[in-house]
Amino acid sequence: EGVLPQEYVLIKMEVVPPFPPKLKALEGRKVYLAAATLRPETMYGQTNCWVLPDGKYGAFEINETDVFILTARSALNLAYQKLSRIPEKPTCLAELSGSDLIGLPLKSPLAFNETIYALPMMTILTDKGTGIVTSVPSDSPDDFMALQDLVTKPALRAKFGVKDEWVLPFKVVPIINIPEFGDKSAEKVCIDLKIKSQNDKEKLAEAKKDDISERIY
Ligand code: A2H
Repeated sequence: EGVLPQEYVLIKMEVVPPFPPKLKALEGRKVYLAAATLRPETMYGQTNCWVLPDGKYGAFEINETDVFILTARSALNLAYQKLSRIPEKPTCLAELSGSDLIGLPLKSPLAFNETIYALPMMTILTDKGTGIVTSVPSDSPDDFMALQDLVTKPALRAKFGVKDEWVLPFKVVPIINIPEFGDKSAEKVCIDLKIKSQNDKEKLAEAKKDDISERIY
Protein backbone atom coordinates (compact mmCIF):
# COMPACT_ATOMS: atom_id res chain seq x y z
CA GLU A 1 0.00 0.00 0.00
CA GLY A 2 1.45 3.38 -1.01
CA VAL A 3 1.34 6.67 0.82
CA LEU A 4 -0.62 9.35 -0.99
CA PRO A 5 -1.17 13.02 -0.15
CA GLN A 6 -4.47 13.90 1.54
CA GLU A 7 -6.22 16.62 -0.46
CA TYR A 8 -8.32 19.09 1.49
CA VAL A 9 -10.54 21.96 0.45
CA LEU A 10 -9.76 25.15 2.37
CA ILE A 11 -12.73 27.19 3.56
CA LYS A 12 -11.99 30.90 4.01
CA MET A 13 -13.96 32.34 6.93
CA GLU A 14 -13.59 36.12 6.93
CA VAL A 15 -13.01 37.80 10.29
CA VAL A 16 -15.58 40.58 10.59
CA PRO A 17 -13.99 43.96 11.52
CA PRO A 18 -13.45 45.81 13.80
CA PHE A 19 -10.61 43.55 15.00
CA PRO A 20 -9.91 42.92 18.70
CA PRO A 21 -6.57 44.26 20.15
CA LYS A 22 -4.64 41.02 19.41
CA LEU A 23 -5.44 41.41 15.70
CA LYS A 24 -4.81 45.18 15.46
CA ALA A 25 -1.61 44.64 13.43
CA LEU A 26 -3.86 43.20 10.69
CA GLU A 27 -6.10 46.27 10.37
CA GLY A 28 -6.91 47.12 6.74
CA ARG A 29 -6.32 43.58 5.47
CA LYS A 30 -8.76 40.85 4.62
CA VAL A 31 -8.23 38.29 7.37
CA TYR A 32 -9.57 34.74 7.18
CA LEU A 33 -9.56 31.70 9.43
CA ALA A 34 -8.79 28.94 6.91
CA ALA A 35 -10.30 25.52 7.71
CA ALA A 36 -9.39 22.22 6.02
CA THR A 37 -12.34 19.99 5.16
CA LEU A 38 -13.04 16.71 3.36
CA ARG A 39 -16.74 17.56 3.06
CA PRO A 40 -17.08 20.89 1.22
CA GLU A 41 -20.61 19.93 0.11
CA THR A 42 -21.77 20.26 3.73
CA MET A 43 -20.82 23.93 4.12
CA TYR A 44 -24.49 25.02 4.08
CA GLY A 45 -24.73 23.43 7.53
CA GLN A 46 -21.90 25.34 9.26
CA THR A 47 -22.88 26.63 12.69
CA ASN A 48 -19.46 27.75 13.98
CA CYS A 49 -15.72 27.30 13.58
CA TRP A 50 -13.38 25.34 15.90
CA VAL A 51 -9.98 26.31 17.30
CA LEU A 52 -7.75 24.58 19.86
CA PRO A 53 -7.56 26.93 22.89
CA ASP A 54 -3.89 26.09 23.65
CA GLY A 55 -2.97 25.76 19.98
CA LYS A 56 -0.35 28.02 18.40
CA TYR A 57 -1.53 29.87 15.31
CA GLY A 58 -0.15 32.66 13.18
CA ALA A 59 -1.54 35.30 10.80
CA PHE A 60 0.26 34.65 7.51
CA GLU A 61 0.50 36.90 4.46
CA ILE A 62 -1.00 35.02 1.52
CA ASN A 63 -0.83 37.87 -1.02
CA GLU A 64 -1.02 41.71 -1.10
CA THR A 65 -4.47 41.78 0.50
CA ASP A 66 -5.25 38.46 2.17
CA VAL A 67 -4.08 37.06 5.49
CA PHE A 68 -4.84 33.50 6.66
CA ILE A 69 -4.87 32.50 10.32
CA LEU A 70 -3.68 28.88 10.67
CA THR A 71 -0.78 26.80 12.05
CA ALA A 72 2.81 27.58 11.00
CA ARG A 73 3.10 24.03 9.67
CA SER A 74 0.17 24.50 7.27
CA ALA A 75 1.44 27.99 6.28
CA LEU A 76 4.71 26.37 5.17
CA ASN A 77 2.82 23.74 3.15
CA LEU A 78 0.72 26.46 1.49
CA ALA A 79 3.83 28.52 0.72
CA TYR A 80 4.91 25.64 -1.54
CA GLN A 81 1.52 25.74 -3.28
CA LYS A 82 1.65 29.43 -4.36
CA LEU A 83 -0.26 30.57 -1.27
CA SER A 84 2.30 32.94 0.25
CA ARG A 85 3.22 36.52 -0.69
CA ILE A 86 6.87 35.40 -0.78
CA PRO A 87 7.04 32.00 -2.56
CA GLU A 88 8.19 29.11 -0.32
CA LYS A 89 8.61 31.51 2.62
CA PRO A 90 5.70 32.15 4.99
CA THR A 91 5.53 35.63 6.56
CA CYS A 92 3.90 35.71 9.98
CA LEU A 93 2.35 39.10 10.82
CA ALA A 94 1.08 38.11 14.29
CA GLU A 95 1.48 35.12 16.60
CA LEU A 96 -1.79 34.05 18.12
CA SER A 97 -3.09 31.37 20.43
CA GLY A 98 -6.40 29.60 19.97
CA SER A 99 -7.83 31.48 22.95
CA ASP A 100 -7.12 34.78 21.14
CA LEU A 101 -9.45 33.56 18.38
CA ILE A 102 -12.39 32.39 20.52
CA GLY A 103 -15.41 34.62 19.92
CA LEU A 104 -14.24 36.09 16.62
CA PRO A 105 -17.28 36.76 14.40
CA LEU A 106 -16.85 35.17 10.96
CA LYS A 107 -18.53 35.18 7.58
CA SER A 108 -18.28 31.76 5.97
CA PRO A 109 -19.22 30.94 2.38
CA LEU A 110 -22.59 29.22 1.91
CA ALA A 111 -23.31 29.08 5.66
CA PHE A 112 -27.02 29.34 6.47
CA ASN A 113 -26.10 31.65 9.38
CA GLU A 114 -24.83 35.08 8.25
CA THR A 115 -22.32 35.31 11.12
CA ILE A 116 -20.77 32.37 12.97
CA TYR A 117 -18.24 32.36 15.84
CA ALA A 118 -14.90 30.72 16.59
CA LEU A 119 -15.33 28.34 19.54
CA PRO A 120 -13.07 25.93 21.48
CA MET A 121 -12.70 22.24 20.52
CA MET A 122 -10.36 20.11 22.67
CA THR A 123 -9.64 17.34 20.15
CA ILE A 124 -8.09 19.40 17.33
CA LEU A 125 -4.72 18.06 16.20
CA THR A 126 -2.17 20.76 15.35
CA ASP A 127 -0.32 18.52 12.88
CA LYS A 128 -3.34 17.94 10.67
CA GLY A 129 -4.93 20.27 8.09
CA THR A 130 -4.65 23.89 9.23
CA GLY A 131 -5.57 23.43 12.91
CA ILE A 132 -8.78 25.34 12.12
CA VAL A 133 -11.92 23.23 11.64
CA THR A 134 -15.30 24.30 10.30
CA SER A 135 -18.21 22.87 12.28
CA VAL A 136 -21.11 21.03 10.63
CA PRO A 137 -22.97 19.35 13.51
CA SER A 138 -25.64 17.88 11.21
CA ASP A 139 -23.08 15.67 9.48
CA SER A 140 -19.97 15.40 11.66
CA PRO A 141 -20.16 13.46 14.97
CA ASP A 142 -17.06 15.30 16.30
CA ASP A 143 -18.66 18.66 15.58
CA PHE A 144 -22.02 17.60 17.00
CA MET A 145 -20.50 16.44 20.31
CA ALA A 146 -18.20 19.47 20.69
CA LEU A 147 -21.15 21.81 20.15
CA GLN A 148 -23.34 19.72 22.47
CA ASP A 149 -20.66 20.00 25.18
CA LEU A 150 -20.75 23.81 24.95
CA VAL A 151 -24.56 23.93 24.83
CA THR A 152 -25.08 21.69 27.88
CA LYS A 153 -22.09 22.77 30.04
CA PRO A 154 -22.21 26.41 31.24
CA ALA A 155 -18.96 25.79 33.19
CA LEU A 156 -17.19 24.85 29.95
CA ARG A 157 -18.41 28.06 28.32
CA ALA A 158 -17.24 30.06 31.35
CA LYS A 159 -13.81 28.37 31.35
CA PHE A 160 -13.10 29.60 27.83
CA GLY A 161 -14.96 32.93 28.04
CA VAL A 162 -17.57 31.76 25.54
CA LYS A 163 -20.66 34.00 25.54
CA ASP A 164 -24.06 32.30 25.47
CA GLU A 165 -25.02 34.21 22.32
CA TRP A 166 -22.09 32.67 20.37
CA VAL A 167 -23.51 29.17 20.99
CA LEU A 168 -27.12 28.93 22.10
CA PRO A 169 -28.86 30.50 19.07
CA PHE A 170 -27.11 28.05 16.71
CA LYS A 171 -29.20 24.97 16.05
CA VAL A 172 -28.18 21.99 13.92
CA VAL A 173 -28.96 22.90 10.29
CA PRO A 174 -30.41 19.89 8.43
CA ILE A 175 -28.89 19.72 4.94
CA ILE A 176 -28.54 16.14 3.70
CA ASN A 177 -31.09 13.36 4.07
CA ILE A 178 -29.49 9.95 4.39
CA PRO A 179 -31.86 6.96 4.20
CA GLU A 180 -32.07 5.34 7.68
CA PHE A 181 -30.15 8.27 9.24
CA GLY A 182 -32.45 11.22 8.50
CA ASP A 183 -31.34 14.82 7.97
CA LYS A 184 -29.27 15.11 11.17
CA SER A 185 -27.24 11.94 10.72
CA ALA A 186 -24.44 12.94 13.13
CA GLU A 187 -26.90 13.75 15.92
CA LYS A 188 -28.71 10.44 15.38
CA VAL A 189 -25.49 8.43 15.46
CA CYS A 190 -24.29 10.22 18.65
CA ILE A 191 -27.62 9.52 20.39
CA ASP A 192 -27.79 5.89 19.17
CA LEU A 193 -24.24 5.19 20.41
CA LYS A 194 -24.88 7.13 23.66
CA ILE A 195 -21.79 9.27 23.14
CA LYS A 196 -21.14 11.37 26.26
CA SER A 197 -18.72 14.06 25.08
CA GLN A 198 -16.24 15.17 22.42
CA ASN A 199 -13.57 13.23 24.37
CA ASP A 200 -15.35 9.87 23.97
CA LYS A 201 -12.72 8.80 21.41
CA GLU A 202 -13.64 5.14 20.90
CA LYS A 203 -17.33 5.75 20.36
CA LEU A 204 -16.66 8.71 18.09
CA ALA A 205 -14.40 6.50 15.97
CA GLU A 206 -17.29 4.03 15.75
CA ALA A 207 -19.72 6.84 14.88
CA LYS A 208 -17.50 7.90 12.00
CA LYS A 209 -17.55 4.37 10.59
CA ASP A 210 -21.24 4.91 10.01
CA ASP A 211 -20.59 8.39 8.64
CA ILE A 212 -21.72 8.83 5.07
CA SER A 213 -18.25 10.14 4.18
CA GLU A 214 -16.85 6.67 4.87
CA ARG A 215 -19.40 5.21 2.47
CA ILE A 216 -18.75 7.69 -0.31
CA TYR A 217 -14.97 7.93 -0.10
B1 A2H B 1 -14.38 17.44 8.17
P1 A2H B 1 -8.80 13.22 8.16
CL1 A2H B 1 -19.44 17.37 7.83
N1 A2H B 1 -7.99 18.19 13.97
O1 A2H B 1 -14.99 18.66 7.68
C1 A2H B 1 -9.14 17.49 14.05
N2 A2H B 1 -10.02 17.38 13.03
C2 A2H B 1 -9.72 18.01 11.88
C3 A2H B 1 -8.54 18.78 11.73
C4 A2H B 1 -7.66 18.86 12.84
N3 A2H B 1 -6.53 19.57 12.77
N4 A2H B 1 -8.52 19.30 10.48
C5 A2H B 1 -9.64 18.87 9.88
N5 A2H B 1 -10.39 18.11 10.71
C6 A2H B 1 -11.68 17.43 10.47
C7 A2H B 1 -16.45 18.62 7.79
C8 A2H B 1 -16.74 17.17 8.06
C9 A2H B 1 -15.56 16.46 8.30
C10 A2H B 1 -17.98 16.51 8.08
C11 A2H B 1 -18.01 15.14 8.33
C12 A2H B 1 -16.84 14.44 8.58
C13 A2H B 1 -15.59 15.11 8.57
C14 A2H B 1 -16.92 19.56 8.87
N6 A2H B 1 -16.18 19.47 10.07
O2 A2H B 1 -14.42 14.48 8.84
O3 A2H B 1 -8.32 12.54 9.39
C15 A2H B 1 -12.45 18.03 9.33
O4 A2H B 1 -13.82 17.73 9.49
C16 A2H B 1 -14.47 13.09 9.21
C17 A2H B 1 -13.11 12.66 9.73
O5 A2H B 1 -7.74 14.05 7.48
C18 A2H B 1 -12.03 17.24 8.08
O6 A2H B 1 -13.24 17.08 7.32
O7 A2H B 1 -9.47 12.26 7.26
C19 A2H B 1 -11.54 15.92 8.65
O8 A2H B 1 -11.38 16.10 10.09
C20 A2H B 1 -10.19 15.47 8.10
O9 A2H B 1 -9.93 14.22 8.67
